[in-house]
Amino acid sequence: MKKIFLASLFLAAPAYAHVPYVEGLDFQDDAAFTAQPPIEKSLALYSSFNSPTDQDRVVFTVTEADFKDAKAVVDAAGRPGRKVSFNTIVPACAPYASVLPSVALIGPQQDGLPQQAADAQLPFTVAADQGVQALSNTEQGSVIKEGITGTQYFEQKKGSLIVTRPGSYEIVVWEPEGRIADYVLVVGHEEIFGAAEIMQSLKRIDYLRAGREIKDDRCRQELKP
Ligand SMILES: [Ca+2]
Repeated sequence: MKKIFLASLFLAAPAYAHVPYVEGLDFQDDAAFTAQPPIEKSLALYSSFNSPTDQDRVVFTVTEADFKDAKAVVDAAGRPGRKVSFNTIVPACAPYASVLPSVALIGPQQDGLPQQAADAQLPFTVAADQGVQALSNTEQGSVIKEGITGTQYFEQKKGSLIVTRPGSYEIVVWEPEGRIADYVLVVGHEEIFGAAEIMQSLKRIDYLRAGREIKDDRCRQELKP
């Protein structure tokens, strides 16, 4: 019996591309989510814009040793670095059709993370020694279907950067028009599933299949009739 259970765990895992974490259950709205290394590991942070000014944050650290790791890559100038990727998806229902999250990566200043421009329309100020790359979505993306949960999403722009300086980094997500809605921040691009990741996926799968992370009743009923 135990063998069958374990086998089914490992069969289920690879199909689920991202390790899911849910705002309000696995992390709180007012606290940053700490992404554990490696930063390439793909995570899906099921989150919400709870208020018009809500900003959700993911923090992670890159060390000198990370640039000598097997996952190290080189940037266009030949410098060793680590690839950071991020994008948002929004439940593809009529009430959320206009929801267009913005995402920014903030960290030690480097070519890909220049100093905040004077005219940058960001809802926060970046420290003088920090740099920022912001991704804004001006039109709604196409609809994709997430295989395991069966939920349809609008897929937004994808951002990535090879970071080449050690230090603390932060990904910030907000809705420029202050729309209240649910969204998913996807971080990372490699499917890495050890026992802890499989257990986390199993812990949330029923919740996500039922669409319980979608707070707007009309949206949930449209996607999960
Ligand atoms: Ca939030």
